[in-house]
Amino acid sequence: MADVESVLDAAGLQNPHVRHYVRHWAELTGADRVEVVSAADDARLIRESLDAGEIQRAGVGAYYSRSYYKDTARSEERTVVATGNRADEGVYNNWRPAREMKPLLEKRMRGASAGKTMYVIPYLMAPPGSPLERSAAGVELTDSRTVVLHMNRMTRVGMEYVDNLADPNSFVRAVHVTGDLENLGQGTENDQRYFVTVADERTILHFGSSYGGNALLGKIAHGLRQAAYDGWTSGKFLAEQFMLLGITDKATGKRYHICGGFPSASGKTNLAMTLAPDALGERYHVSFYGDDITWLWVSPEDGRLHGMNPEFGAFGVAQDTNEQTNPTALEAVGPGTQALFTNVAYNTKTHEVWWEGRTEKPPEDLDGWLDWMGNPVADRNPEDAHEAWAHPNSRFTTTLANVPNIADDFEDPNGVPVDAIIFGGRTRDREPLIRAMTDVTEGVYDGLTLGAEATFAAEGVEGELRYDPMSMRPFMSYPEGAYAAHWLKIMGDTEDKPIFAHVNWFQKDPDDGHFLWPGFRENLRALLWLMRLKEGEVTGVQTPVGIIPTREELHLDGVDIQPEDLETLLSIDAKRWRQEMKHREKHLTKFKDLPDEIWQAHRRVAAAMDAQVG
Ligand code: GTP
Ligand code: SPV
Ligand code: MN
Repeated sequence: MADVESVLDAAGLQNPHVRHYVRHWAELTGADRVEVVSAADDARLIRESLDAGEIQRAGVGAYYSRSYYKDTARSEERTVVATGNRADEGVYNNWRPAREMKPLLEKRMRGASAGKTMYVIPYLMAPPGSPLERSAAGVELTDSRTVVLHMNRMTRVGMEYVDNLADPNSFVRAVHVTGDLENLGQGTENDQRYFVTVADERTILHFGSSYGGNALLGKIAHGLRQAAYDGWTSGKFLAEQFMLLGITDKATGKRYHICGGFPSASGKTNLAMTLAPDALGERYHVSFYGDDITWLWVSPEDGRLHGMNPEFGAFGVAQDTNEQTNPTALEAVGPGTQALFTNVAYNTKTHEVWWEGRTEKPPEDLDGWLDWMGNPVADRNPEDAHEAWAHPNSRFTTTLANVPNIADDFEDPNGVPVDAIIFGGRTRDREPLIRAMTDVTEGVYDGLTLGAEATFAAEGVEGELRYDPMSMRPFMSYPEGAYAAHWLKIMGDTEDKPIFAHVNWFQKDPDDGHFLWPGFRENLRALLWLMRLKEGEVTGVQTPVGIIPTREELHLDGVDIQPEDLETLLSIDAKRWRQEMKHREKHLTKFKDLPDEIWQAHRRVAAAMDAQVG
């Protein structure tokens, strides 16, 4: 083992706590070498990765890589939140005692980086100068160079972020060891992987993957699980799986900010990067702030709820990204952006990439095309011809600044004031296009009962939801009752409170399955109605689950929609809702110490629905 001290000296890394941490894990993992990296090293690391065959060129200034075929997504079963206090156990956080998990992870990681370089990545999950900076500093140790390339795009990387900390010991310790991917028994009874956040020690230990949030530890492990726990214990902030966007009304000069949570793969990236529909582009401009994580706190300056995207890049779903659905995302991964593609299809001769929904049909000339597993598409047996070329969770990684409609103030350390918080899942019936709640308790209640469709009952009537509170189910780090109470406290402290809304772009015709709402860029129309409602310019119609727009209030010029579809999108099926209220009751009962206000909101809605049915 080379002399760690001399590497750290040469890098100029001073913080004694960071030095101790690096030394400890270098010894434990048995890495051959240690290297401290910063954003400025990216071009060199790209060259080294190309030379080593870890990445390939995808046109000019963009790159492609494949992860191991059994390592292509998060694994919720293998993800654990550990602390020293059993009271931290919730329904979704998969809590385990820290004293059990730490030795287990140390055992798996011991010697597991032999022969490899351990990269030291000092990072900051916030714009510098943010009031939440204390919670934002971290140092990831990883034995994968590809992970370094991703971290360089997803977070701010550099020694300056950990060498001048007010409390030099206040950085998150984030250790990533890839492991022997071919021998980890992924998905079997003998699964060796573990993704653990030791939340009360601010230590993240991830073993057995090199993909996405499993390996880029700034993102969901720190940015969501750890940060949510820190936000709760400090009483100061929320960390949520939310997108964040701005809408500027060019006629009045007003800018609104909306954040909100949709479960994974339900449209956050698409909404956040959206452009105004052509018919409205003259009047409104949409700006992009973030597509996956928002930290929220009450600003001492104006008393309002402020939101900030702690990330520096986007790790977006590739599937169905095209010129119509998300033109800004395509530009953000174009030539010269230094974007990385993972697990899409790749052409070894032309260096093009492709994924399902990129174009209507796959490229006709199969010459040179590899599918996401690296197998030539031209060699497929006829019975496999219909198999997808790209993995459904294949993604692109690019910095926020590459997104053409990035907000001019996206790095403002004070974040932006939030006017509205929206929730939305994939729901094929029952949920209208939009319903607004002006009461914050009802808004928090709505977030807690958010769900996405998982399975359909055999008869096809009863859509069973997989509940996903605030879209945080996979990232929940402390008990749901305390989570609800913390939300109510932060909202209670807020002046000029945000309006809440539930949106649904995914209602379907039960007979032919077509989407009732055109979606994508047209979604802005629902948000514009919400802003007008907040401004008192429209009144909508009150229902037991909030205010829904009238047809006239929704500006629908230029939208291609059937009148009967619109009718369904703007109505409440009280009978169907009564079934849902029963499911919700069961869901909420699982949460210990759920605040009374939430139960009261639930009972109010249930009683009002009963009254409607009569
Ligand atoms: P994570 O990064 O996993 O947290 O996901 P996300 O919420 O950012 O999801 P994303 O925006 O990548 O969307 C996932 C899928 O939803 C894509 O296949 C989109 O094409 C589809 N989608 C997004 N918006 C709409 C919409 O308005 N209507 C319809 N029908 N589909 C949509
Ligand atoms: C998600 O799954 O919600 C993501 C991707 O945003 S990952 O970072 O891999 O969790
Ligand atoms: Mn996500």
